[in-house]
Amino acid sequence: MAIELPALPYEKDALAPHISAETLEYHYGKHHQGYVNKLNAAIEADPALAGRTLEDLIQGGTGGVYNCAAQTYNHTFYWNCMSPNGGGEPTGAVHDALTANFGSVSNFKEQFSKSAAGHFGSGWAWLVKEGGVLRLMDTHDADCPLKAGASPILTCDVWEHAYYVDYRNARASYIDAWWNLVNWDFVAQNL
Ligand code: MN3
Repeated sequence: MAIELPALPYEKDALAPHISAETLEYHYGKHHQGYVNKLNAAIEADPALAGRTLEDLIQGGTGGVYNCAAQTYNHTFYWNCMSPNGGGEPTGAVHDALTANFGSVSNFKEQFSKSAAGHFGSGWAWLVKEGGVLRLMDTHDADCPLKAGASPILTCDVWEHAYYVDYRNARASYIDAWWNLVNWDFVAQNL
């Protein structure tokens, strides 16, 4: 049973002008698809990996299998963290949880942006839940919070391939624009 690339939850041009169709063409169509293809090639080559869930391949996988499983999961999670109707301010349970854990929503946004912009090299900025507490995490390369036993709540991909077409080297500008897309309804589901 092969791992499938889930459909994007919106059209490729739906996140413009913040993230262009060209970026999604490559980021989803080439990078994300590439991780899925490599993972399936590894599964095909090793009968011990057959029939295992993506989460199980992340938890128990090592080396290239772990990297490709984590990148497959991370990207699907990232697409769901954005919506053409996203942005604005969170309300209800998300507002309350961010205020309880970070003092205020604006303080959370400021700390998350700082973590994402300051991450050295390729990786991911996350809001995670661990032991009932919300906290920031940044992971290097493919690394996924599930491996560390934390539950992902929100993520921003800070690999250059996520923003280089639209923002060149200006990662901070990409992060500023990304807030206009954040799908707070998805965040609420993850709490
Ligand atoms: Mn990426």
